[in-house]
Amino acid sequence: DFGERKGQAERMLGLMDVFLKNDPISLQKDILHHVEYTVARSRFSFDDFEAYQALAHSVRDRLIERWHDTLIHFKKEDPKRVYFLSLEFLMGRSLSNIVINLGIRDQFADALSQLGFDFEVLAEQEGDACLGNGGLARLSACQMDSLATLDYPAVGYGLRYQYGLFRQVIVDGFQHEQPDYWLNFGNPWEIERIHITYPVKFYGTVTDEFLNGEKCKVWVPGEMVEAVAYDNPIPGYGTRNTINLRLWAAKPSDQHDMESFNTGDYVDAVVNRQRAESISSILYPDDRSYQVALQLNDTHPSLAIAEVMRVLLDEEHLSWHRAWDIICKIFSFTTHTVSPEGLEKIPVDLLGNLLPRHLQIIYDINFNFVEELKKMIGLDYDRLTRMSIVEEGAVKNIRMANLSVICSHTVNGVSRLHSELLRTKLFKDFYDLWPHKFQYKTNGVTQRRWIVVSNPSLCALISKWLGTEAWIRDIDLLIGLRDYATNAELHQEWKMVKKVNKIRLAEYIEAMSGLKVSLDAMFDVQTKRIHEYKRQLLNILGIIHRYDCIKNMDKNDRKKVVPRVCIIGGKAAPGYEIAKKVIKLCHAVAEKINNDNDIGDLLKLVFIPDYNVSVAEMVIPGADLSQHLSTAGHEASGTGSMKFLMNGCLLLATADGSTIEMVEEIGQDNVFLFGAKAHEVVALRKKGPTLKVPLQFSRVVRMIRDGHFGFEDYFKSLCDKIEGTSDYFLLGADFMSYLEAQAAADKAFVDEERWTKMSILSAAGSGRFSSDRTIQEYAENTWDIQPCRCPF
Ligand code: Z15
Repeated sequence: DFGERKGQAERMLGLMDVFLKNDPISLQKDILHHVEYTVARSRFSFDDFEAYQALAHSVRDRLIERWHDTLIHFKKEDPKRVYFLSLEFLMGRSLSNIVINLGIRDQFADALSQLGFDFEVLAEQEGDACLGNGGLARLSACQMDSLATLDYPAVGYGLRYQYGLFRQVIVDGFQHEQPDYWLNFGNPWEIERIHITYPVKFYGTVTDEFLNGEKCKVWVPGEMVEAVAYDNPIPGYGTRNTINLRLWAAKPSDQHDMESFNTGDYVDAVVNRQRAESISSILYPDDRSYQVALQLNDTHPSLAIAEVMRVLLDEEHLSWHRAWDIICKIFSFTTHTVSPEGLEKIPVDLLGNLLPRHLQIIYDINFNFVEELKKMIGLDYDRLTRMSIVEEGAVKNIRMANLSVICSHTVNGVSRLHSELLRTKLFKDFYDLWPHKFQYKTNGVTQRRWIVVSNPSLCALISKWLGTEAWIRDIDLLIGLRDYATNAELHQEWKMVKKVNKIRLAEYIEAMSGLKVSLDAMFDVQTKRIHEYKRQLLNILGIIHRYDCIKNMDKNDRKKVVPRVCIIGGKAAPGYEIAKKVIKLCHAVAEKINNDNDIGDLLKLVFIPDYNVSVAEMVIPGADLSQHLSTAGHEASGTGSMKFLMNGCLLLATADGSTIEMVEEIGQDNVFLFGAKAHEVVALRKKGPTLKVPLQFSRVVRMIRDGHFGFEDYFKSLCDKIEGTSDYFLLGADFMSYLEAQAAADKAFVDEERWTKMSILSAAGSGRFSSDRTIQEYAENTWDIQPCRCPF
């Protein structure tokens, strides 16, 4: 319909050549307009939050212009598009990111200061959009930014949860979860599309019917829910392109359970209608859920396969052959896990009840697959059983990973090591059958969020030394910093930037906990979801060891100790007992150390509560050292490390996930590596009880057991988990190597010049870990799509 309206559109353009202007007066008029008419406060009296709202609406107007233009441009050019399906998007705050990508941050900041407001202060009024758990969810957000920036015709699809990830509150050192009412204060970044709705059917029965003499399946659902679209425009940087992230909310449909209304049970019927909304009401707070049942609406959207198949068969009336052909061409699958328990399964009974037609289709897919497989590999029943989509047993399950591999043309891992593990372990049977399907795309993060937005001083410094801002779109240029790795002037400026960021972090720590920390200390950070395999416990044991060593030192030796501020942060899944105990242990140890006057500034331990995107934006730039301690072979990729690296923070890490590739980029000398390698881990586990653990390790565990930090009964199960044969994640085996790496970090830190050089080289070598590179590889090797750039 754009063609038909063209005449009209041209007339409109004649009336106003540019819709919204960005000079200071226009911006101020716009902000005040929104204060008066959108926020409905007097333009003579409004507070910071109201100013933020008005500002956000002024930005939103500009965003919407570009978004419309992009959508029209895509429609006109009609390129092949990619639809990015994810159940989680961890967007964080939007304002700064949006104005920077639109290229109008400074204009807005100037306009605001003339009105007596500070842009940064207003930006902090915004709450985080936490529609996801951890790495996987933030990856989706970074990739949307890259898709928009690189002009790819992409659409993101997800769910608009009414409650985001729980807010973590610490009471007496224990984690408590509180609901995240993120929509209560309005959300200026979304556009409600009340007319874009789709019916979603549940339950009911499938019958055979005849249509035009042909047999077909008809699904008569028992319940209907309406999906309503909410669009979230995502602007690219240095381009007019602004793509769409469409999040769906569940609303009861008019036809939802009409029967109860008719039978007169009005109150019950209304209550029942509210059940419909519950589908998108809450994000399931488990980062990697092992037991799976469908109603939890788990991390994988692979049911979409059966749904597309259903639409093609039952609504478009395609033959099975044609529908299947389409499926095999359109789906590609990325997996983010290394453990077999991480693979999603859905009980057949549950699926058959909730989505009977989908189950039927999955069975049909499986039947065809197994028949084909028999022709290829013969009657190797063990292998047929392993590869089947249906898992037989006491409880019959659908293996969603097998479904995804079978129906996708490409299976991607998220790092080279991960892909290797997929090919040799997790999906070996499938790899032997279809080696061509298996690829990998090492993850990346967006430098727009993780340098430009969160570390403006570093951003300015990099641009100054590279003589250009082009690296913000073209990350490969970052390597140019290497030329100045020993330049004394850059060293001075580099240290200043780190100092500014450490001050910001120190102020936050003091405001939050009352603890004063020394800026001369090494800021040593481990922030990520709490998980046994990520080994926050190893970090805490190391801290106890350090504390114990300092206690036993004389005055002279103490002078040689490198002061440290150890910072730990992250949420534990509400039902994950061990992870919660780790949080409590961290607080118990912190209580002891921080109140020991004998220790002073030599060692401090801080737990930062409610770690989320905004907190990360403040913590990461202020870190000197960051720890990534996963037992080798367990972290599929890891993306936090990439953000730290970009910010010139040194890594202390195991050879796991993407870290291996990071070491290749920045050189072994610039990372503190430790621990068993992935291929050694299996052998170490086999040693079991004969495995020797160092005395130092037994000593610190004993300190916990003996009640040095109180709560010895509560911590007993934690200690039991890491001693003897039950030390699955090999804390004991890696302990000495860990302490050596820590000692190496101390040694490097006292040599300021060496440390600064390592820091510069870390940032300079981080270019490969931009999500721009990841997305470009996906576009070229998996999706086969081309950029489609909207004219300015
Ligand atoms: C999640 O955040 C990740 C994997 C999962 O299977 C689930 Cl359910 C959630 C993480 C990986 O643990 C991490 O190594 C990786 O960097 C990230 O996904 C993005 O690929």
